[in-house]
Amino acid sequence: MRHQTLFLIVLVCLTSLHGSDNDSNMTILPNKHLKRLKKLDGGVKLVNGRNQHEGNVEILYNGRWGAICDDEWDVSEALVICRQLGYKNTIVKATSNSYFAKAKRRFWMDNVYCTGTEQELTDCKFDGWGNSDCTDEEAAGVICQELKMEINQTKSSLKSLKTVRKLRLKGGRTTTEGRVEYLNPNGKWDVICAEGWSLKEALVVCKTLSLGYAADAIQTTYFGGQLLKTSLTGVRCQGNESSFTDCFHDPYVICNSPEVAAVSCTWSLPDIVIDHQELANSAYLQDLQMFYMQCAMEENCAASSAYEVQKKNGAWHLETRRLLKFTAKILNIGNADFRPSIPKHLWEWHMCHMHYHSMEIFATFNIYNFKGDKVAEGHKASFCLEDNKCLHGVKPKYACANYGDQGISVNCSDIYKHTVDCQWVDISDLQPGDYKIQVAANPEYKVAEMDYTNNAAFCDFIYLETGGFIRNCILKLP
Ligand SMILES: *[C@@H]1O[C@H](CO)[C@@H](O)[C@H](O)[C@H]1NC(C)=O
Ligand SMILES: *[C@@H]1O[C@H](CO)[C@@H](O)[C@H](O)[C@H]1NC(C)=O
Ligand SMILES: *[C@@H]1O[C@H](CO)[C@@H](O)[C@H](O)[C@H]1NC(C)=O
Ligand SMILES: *[C@@H]1O[C@H](CO)[C@@H](O)[C@H](O)[C@H]1NC(C)=O
Ligand SMILES: *[C@@H]1O[C@H](CO)[C@@H](O)[C@H](O)[C@H]1NC(C)=O
Ligand SMILES: [Ca+2]
Repeated sequence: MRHQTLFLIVLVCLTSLHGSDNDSNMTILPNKHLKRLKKLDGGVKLVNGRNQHEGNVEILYNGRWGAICDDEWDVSEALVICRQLGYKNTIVKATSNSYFAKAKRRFWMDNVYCTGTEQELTDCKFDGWGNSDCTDEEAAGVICQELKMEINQTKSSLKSLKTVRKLRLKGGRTTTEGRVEYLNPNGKWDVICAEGWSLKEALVVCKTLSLGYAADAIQTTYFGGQLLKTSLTGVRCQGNESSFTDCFHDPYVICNSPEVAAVSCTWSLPDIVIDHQELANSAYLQDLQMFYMQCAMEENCAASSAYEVQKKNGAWHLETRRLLKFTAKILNIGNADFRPSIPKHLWEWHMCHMHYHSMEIFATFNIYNFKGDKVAEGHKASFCLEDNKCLHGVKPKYACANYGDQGISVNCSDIYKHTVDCQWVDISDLQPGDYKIQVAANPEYKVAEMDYTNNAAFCDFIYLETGGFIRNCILKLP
């Protein structure tokens, strides 16, 4: 009602320019002027913060800035504000009680309710413009923290490989394998120290040579090659570079190995990808009695504080833990089957869950706070890689029952339903707030794939008193 009344007043002002207005703070502007300002209505800014990433929120309405009351103000609203201000990779915090300063302007909004997915604050529900009974001690604010996680990856000591002019493979039995040689700035062919050589570096080498993808990253003397003082050491690729010259090396790594870096390239590999929609749609919170978590605890799925409770409290099995549960659906979009990294005869039998582990870590679930610190984690040993669901016309091949072969066929998905034990993160130690969650498959690059940039789903995890949500996922490197 109030919304309509105010709207009417504005309309009167607009059309007649001499309607009486009881709000002493509202000046009547010429028609043209107001129209232009109205276009900016809904714009937000942060004031009184210690830096530009934080502050009380002010919103523009009819050309005037106003405060927002903190009733109902939480992380969902803060998320919308930070999004509206153009932040992408951030963690947000909601502040209340005029955290940054007393409100200096009238309150334009009160009881704002967002789901967290809105593009702008005006897309959320609220009581109507100017309808508020709040005092200047109740201003709502936000902190839009830049996520600091990625910073580590580019250490300043790393040197570019832009000087590498050419690559070739030598000493292999076929043209698609061999030791990796590069043409150094002196015009000489040189080899690469094998230390730290992984599928990530090998993949970029195969790509650069247009030989497909890396089936294997080999540390060997088998393909010949003589390490020199000038040989590259500490070569590091992230796995998403299109050319070897986009990778880096750490010149301070000393080569302690007689082995040189070698690769085997192929066009035929699996490529698993996380279904992030399934992840977001399936997520929910559950409080579970520790009595039902005994197997999970044996497999190290609970947070460390759960083990302390177990140690200290005689009636520990009556205690509850809060779990973030979700379904991980992993599809193979490559052109070869995804097979476990450990051969069948070495699979470990796990008594408690009565299943085999065919890969030590098949998936990891990490939750990060706004500083980029990992605050909770889970993991999934691949006790059962199988074809749970296949695209139309594809026959499932892998099934775990009866010591069956494990794997994920091309165009089939392995689905870890949210009901499966250990398919969760123990978040009992977290305070409600805004977090990031990363769910990654094959996170240690143990199994060769065509592409690793789709192996991790990186999403907002919004933890409210009333429930938990996973949203806004992107796919990235683990
Ligand atoms: C609004 O202003 C008019 C004239 O100034 C006054 O008669 C009326 O009582 C005011 N209404 C309110 C709700 O303050
Ligand atoms: C108008 O502004 C004054 C001073 O800025 C403030 O004290 C007063 O509360 C405002 N009135 C309204 C209705 O917002
Ligand atoms: C970042 O680097 C610091 C110090 O080198 C290390 O302690 C920390 O674990 C690293 N963080 C990540 C996310 O790799
Ligand atoms: C590779 O991934 C990193 C980290 O995820 C990202 O910062 C970088 O921009 C990516 N590079 C390319 C070429 O996509
Ligand atoms: C997998 O699906 C893709 C896209 O639907 C199709 O092009 C391809 O032929 C399929 N491959 C196999 C082995 O079924
Ligand atoms: Ca992949």
